[in-house]
Amino acid sequence: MKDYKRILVTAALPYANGPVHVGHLAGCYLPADIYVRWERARKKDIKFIGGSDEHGVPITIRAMKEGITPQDVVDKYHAIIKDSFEKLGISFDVYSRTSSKVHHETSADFFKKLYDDGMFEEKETEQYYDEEKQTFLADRYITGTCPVCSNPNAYGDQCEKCGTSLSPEQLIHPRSTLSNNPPVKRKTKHWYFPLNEFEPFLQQWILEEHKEWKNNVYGQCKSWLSSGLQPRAMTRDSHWGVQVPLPDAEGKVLYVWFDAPIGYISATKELLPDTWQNYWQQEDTKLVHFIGKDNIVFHCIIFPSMLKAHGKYVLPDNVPANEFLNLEGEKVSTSRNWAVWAHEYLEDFPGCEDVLRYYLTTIAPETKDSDFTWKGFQDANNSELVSIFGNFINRTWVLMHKLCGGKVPPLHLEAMEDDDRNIFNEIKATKHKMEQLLEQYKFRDALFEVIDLARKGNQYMQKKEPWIKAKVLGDDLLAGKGGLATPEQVAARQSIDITMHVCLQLSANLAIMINPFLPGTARKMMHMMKVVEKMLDWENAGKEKLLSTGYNLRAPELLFRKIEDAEIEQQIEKLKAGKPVAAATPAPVEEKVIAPVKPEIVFDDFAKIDLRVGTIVAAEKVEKADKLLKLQVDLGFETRTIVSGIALHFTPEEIVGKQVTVVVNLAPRKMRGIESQGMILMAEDASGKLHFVNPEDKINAGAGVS
Ligand code: B3M
Ligand code: ZN
Repeated sequence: MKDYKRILVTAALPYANGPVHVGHLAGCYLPADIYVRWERARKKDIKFIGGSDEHGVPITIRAMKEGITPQDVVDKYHAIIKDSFEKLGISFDVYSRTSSKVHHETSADFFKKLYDDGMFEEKETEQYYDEEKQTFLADRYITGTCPVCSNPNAYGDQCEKCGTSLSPEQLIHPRSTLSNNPPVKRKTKHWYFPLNEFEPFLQQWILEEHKEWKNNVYGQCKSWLSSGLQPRAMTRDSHWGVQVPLPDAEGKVLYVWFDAPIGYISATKELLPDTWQNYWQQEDTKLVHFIGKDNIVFHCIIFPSMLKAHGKYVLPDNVPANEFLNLEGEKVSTSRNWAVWAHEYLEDFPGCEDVLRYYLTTIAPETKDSDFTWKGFQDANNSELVSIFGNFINRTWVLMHKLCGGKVPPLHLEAMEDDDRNIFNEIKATKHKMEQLLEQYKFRDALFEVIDLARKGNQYMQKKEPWIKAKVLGDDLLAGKGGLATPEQVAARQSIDITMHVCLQLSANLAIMINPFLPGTARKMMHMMKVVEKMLDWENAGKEKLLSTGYNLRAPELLFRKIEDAEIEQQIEKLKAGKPVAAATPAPVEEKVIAPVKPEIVFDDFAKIDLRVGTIVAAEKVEKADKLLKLQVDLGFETRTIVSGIALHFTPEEIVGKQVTVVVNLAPRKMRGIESQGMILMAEDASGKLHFVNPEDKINAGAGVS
């Protein structure tokens, strides 16, 4: 491994067109923060860079719809997002924004340098323009009839009904979604970055030199590279964004995905006006980008090519992207308000910041999509944080005050048993395992190690039963009144002392180990131990003498409280009601590429799936499950029961008689006690609404789909 002198960590810049939700936190901000806190505790020279992404079409569209300026939009959300991050302890060294002056200058200079080097190709094309709104239209904002399936509401980049990817020119009767008028064609000039020329470099750099990247990241890069890269326009027609720094470029701005990653550089400049170059332009910097999976192509392919083209910058050492977090079994949807918003959580659960950090880390979608459920949140809190970690610390403190006069008791080396020594070994082993996991960005497993160590602490204390030994001594002797007279009394005293001493040293170690994950909890523990911040340095983890014998400790503080059923029910109600919160009014489609292609499969993988056309012959609601419908589907050869999560989108009556595509050889699975014998294919449109995938004309049930 390379010997790095400093580390620069970035976390994706959230669009300032809405608040952040738990999916964002689990996907990128929490893992980044854990990593940074851990490296800080290891005394590494590390900087954590963040900021709001304030450009791009979604922001201008939202402004237009709300009748306010784009600056108003970003001011509002930048403030909300920044506040949520601060309260959740996401410890950026700088949280900047791309509408700042330094960013405009930095990204314009970057563009100019590439321009001067002859990097761009200037091309004139015809693009759709909305004359009433006086704006060029991004593909997404043009709708029309799909040339393939005649869906009258196809988008300029894709028909969501038949899945065909389109260009706006292919739409029949195109309309602007802004004014509903037919758009006109206008000539426009843009600057294209020749991504194709960087293919050999990327092949070598990623596929050969970064085989250690996470499978999901490496796989996606491989599939992008194998389908071949095309030149990409790095400018757009708009008045909102970074002005293209050329004389003949009025009304042209940098493409948001050109300027946004440069935002990391600008923010570093803002933080370190004199030394930022050390972090970006010295080979011994380790640059790590934390992102969600929909940003992989931009951080692994496009931005590195830009950096390479510029020539002076380091390339990322790793891009640990996470998959997506779903919510109660469904995709998070900001437009349907199917989300748990960070700022609302903070209001609803004051003082429980670390609980959210904990739960999200335990379910982080590190290798595959995962699911946030309110019940899971409650369980994680009540049966792990409260019952294991909190319980151990609390018992230790209560007993130490009761049996040891509130002081760290002596260890009595000569009387120690294997059980006692074993705890010290476990502490060291945990430290070692955590280091290996954290180096590999496996935060979830590292956190399990900490909880497991606390669990061992509980078992140890349970086995030693200092409260039983205390009975041998009685209240007076425990309180230090009178001498120990019998060998039993001496042994009991020693055993209590050893157990409590070991539990206290274990507690101090747990504080160090939990600190990167739950910093608020570590702070409360420091207060109880009356130690200074320095004790949390990682080099102290594994030590047996963190608290000195005779040292007076404070009274216990409750680290976690139980979360009641009623609180959880309330959250579930709120979610179902889908009440649009002020901050989450309908979000326009985000400026993203279409969902990236999954890693390649061979034909045999595909051939395993048996797809058939079926006809829904009966449908009914499933009791106590708002989202589920129980369907009877005629498949020609038999009629099957299929449970489908579509009840929020269709009534049972409207779908009887519809044809659908069914996966017929999927292993049956029970949902709410009903065995579902297959799965129905659905397509989701930009607003989150589901549509059946079915043949254009009615055909016989049971027909194969291939
Ligand atoms: N704002 C997209 C997103 O939030 C984008 C990330 C920019 S990182 C430079 O998914
Ligand atoms: Zn279509």
